[in-house]
Amino acid sequence: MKFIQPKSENENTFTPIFGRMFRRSIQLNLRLHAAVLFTCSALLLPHTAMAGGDVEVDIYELTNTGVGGNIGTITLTENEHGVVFTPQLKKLSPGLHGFHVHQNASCQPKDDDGKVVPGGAAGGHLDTQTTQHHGLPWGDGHDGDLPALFVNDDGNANSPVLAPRLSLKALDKHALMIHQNGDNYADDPLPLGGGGSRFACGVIEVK
Ligand SMILES: [Cu+2]
Ligand SMILES: [Zn+2]
Repeated sequence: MKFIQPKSENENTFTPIFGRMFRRSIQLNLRLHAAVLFTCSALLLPHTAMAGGDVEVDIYELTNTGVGGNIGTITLTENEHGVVFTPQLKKLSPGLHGFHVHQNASCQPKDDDGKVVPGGAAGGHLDTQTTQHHGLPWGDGHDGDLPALFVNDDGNANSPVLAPRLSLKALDKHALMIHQNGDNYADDPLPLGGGGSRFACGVIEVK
């Protein structure tokens, strides 16, 4: 019996020490995981914000001599449904504005029988199939016919629109045009949806 050592006090002190160390290592692990998670989300965030292949188009007010001030951007994103146009625009008049892809990569004015047309050098609506009629964005007319842009009471346009028949590739080296008035997606009673004068424009360059 002499050789049997009584439970030393050490055992009693060891356990809490190991316990503490174990707890500390768990805490360290949790902290490490948190750090890794944070780094991962920090890395993911900018990627989500600028998803691969998006195209940003700077939009400018049109004048008789060229382009005026920048009024924001429109971001083009292709997905399985077509191309989404996400505007971040200001200084527009509230309501709906005709919105189209025009043929030429220019926002310059054009002389039309002695009358200066702001944005006239952009030409007519993109019409690769030579349909020669203005119609619905999901219809059988110009491929450049997009859903009209909605501008809120503060003069901002932030609502995305979808063009189901387009791809980013088809949009390269053309112009985005925003008109003064709305769009009824027909040539009647007014031609080209009744959008009237060209108000703002941007040239699309797909890299
Ligand atoms: Cu137009
Ligand atoms: Zn059209």
